Amino acid sequence: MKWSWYIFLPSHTVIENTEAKLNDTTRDRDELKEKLNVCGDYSRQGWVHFGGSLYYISSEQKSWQDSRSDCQQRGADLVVINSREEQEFTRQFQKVTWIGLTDRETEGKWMWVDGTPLTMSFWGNGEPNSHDGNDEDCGEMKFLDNENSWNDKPCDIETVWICEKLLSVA
Ligand code: MMA
Ligand code: CA
Repeated sequence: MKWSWYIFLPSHTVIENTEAKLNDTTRDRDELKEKLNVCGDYSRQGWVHFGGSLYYISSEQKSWQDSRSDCQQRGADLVVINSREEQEFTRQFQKVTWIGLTDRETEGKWMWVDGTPLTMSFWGNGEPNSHDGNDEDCGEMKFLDNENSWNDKPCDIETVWICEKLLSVA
């Protein structure tokens, strides 16, 4: 009887494809590790996760603009409220806080800090009112017992603020 041994070697194309897939997987792993590190850093600084974002409530009080700058230095911006759920989440801090809403550019035209116009709103009763003819061009969370909790108030009043950092999905 005659015996033969066959060794099946993968073709060059198969080897190259496998190497390419390994490279992709290694890159994906490194990107995920980096994201995990970033999330860990934010979490240690007191940020909390909700929906697709991280949120930070300040311990200090600053003007609206300085609050915004602080958020930007943290790789974020003042909170932009896009849903009832996010409104409720923001309100449950039970603190009077700046939110990322202003009509500084054009009086009466309320804009979010991400450049989108205000569509869904949660103004308190009678707000915004530019109270007593004051320039109240910045938005805050104020009437904490009511879902409609927003107030317009002068931007230079020092207040606690909430930052939001959107997490990228990809
Ligand atoms: C404050 C101030 C205003 C707000 C009213 C609501 C007295 O002024 O926060 O912006 O509209 O309260 O009563
Ligand atoms: Ca007001």
